[in-house]
Amino acid sequence: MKGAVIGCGFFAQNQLEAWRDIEGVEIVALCDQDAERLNASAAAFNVERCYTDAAKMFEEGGFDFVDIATTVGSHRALVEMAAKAGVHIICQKPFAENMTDARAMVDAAKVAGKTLMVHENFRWQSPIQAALKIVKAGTIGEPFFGRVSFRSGYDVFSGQPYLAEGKRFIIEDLGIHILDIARAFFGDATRIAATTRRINPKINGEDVATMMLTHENGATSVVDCSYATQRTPETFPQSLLEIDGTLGTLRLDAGYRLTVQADGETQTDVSPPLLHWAQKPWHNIQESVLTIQQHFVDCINSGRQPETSGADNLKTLALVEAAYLAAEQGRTVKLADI
Ligand code: NAD
Ligand code: 89V
Repeated sequence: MKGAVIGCGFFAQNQLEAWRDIEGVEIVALCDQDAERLNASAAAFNVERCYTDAAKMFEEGGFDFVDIATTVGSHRALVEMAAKAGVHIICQKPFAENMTDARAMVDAAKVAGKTLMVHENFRWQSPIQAALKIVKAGTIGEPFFGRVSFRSGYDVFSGQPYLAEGKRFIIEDLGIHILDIARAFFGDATRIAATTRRINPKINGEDVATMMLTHENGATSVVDCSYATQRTPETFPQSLLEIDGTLGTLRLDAGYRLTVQADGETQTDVSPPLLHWAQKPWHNIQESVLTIQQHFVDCINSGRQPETSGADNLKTLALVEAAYLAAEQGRTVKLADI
């Protein structure tokens, strides 16, 4: 399978490393508007075909899929270009700037008959997968309450300066992952309430968000995110879990400690492996990049839809939009209205 990558910035380096580890895949073309970044990645990953213009790259073709690793403002145009060129597509999160764009992107891939997956990788982290396996097996019975929590004081702005600039910050960039984890455990939501705060005066958007979701199955979940939390141990980039079920409880605590209490207690260390190209503390995220990209390849080879397909991600994106609306208007928002 031959692929092309658009965007050779901060995070794409992980995607390029992961592609190198996936059997049967070769990245044959790279594109970035910034020639310096383009050339650095081409040299590091030994890719000959380089483009500063995505349209030209699609025109010349010669690949089966494209991996779009640019920031959100370019996603719709690039996904539509890729669909028109008839290739399978992976697009980074946030998938789109608004629901209209997101729906148009899903339609474009559908019309082209091509697979569209959103690189929504947090649910693919191995500690989260370990917890999902236990909950799906029914070990703690029917979950009726959950808390998915991400609280940190880690400086994300040095690697990703654009995160300090936008009017929106934590729900759009990070909360989107945590809301998606809540969907993976408790299914789709019908309503959401939210509050937001900005603590760091040097950024434009909100860096604290607390959200409460009502799920279709009657479960309630609290999704809380903060980049203004100074604490020890610093848990970046761990998502912590607390789930109550009708037969017991599950907790994923700091340090990747998974505790299940249901007819006795088990404690397991579910630390993610440190891949040969990864660095702590990012190794948790980096491993999930490999897992989600392998999932994309497996889905194409077997004709399945990816778990985090474009169509599926519309529901995560709707939660983001609804959370901002709920916080702004101080009310509970129905997802059906988004
Ligand atoms: P970045 O700014 O470092 O890199 C983006 C690159 O895309 C830049 O080099 C830019 O020149 C290039 N680019 C932008 N528009 C282009 C276009 N139309 N054609 C060609 N090149 C173009 O950004 P980043 O930090 O690497 O983030 C990229 C995306 O990855 C964002 O959407 C971000 O939210 C996401 N991200 C995801 C995770 C995750 O765990 N899933 C982690 C970090 C970032
Ligand atoms: O995963 C992400 O989307 C990153 C970070 C972990 C820093 O929020 O932007």
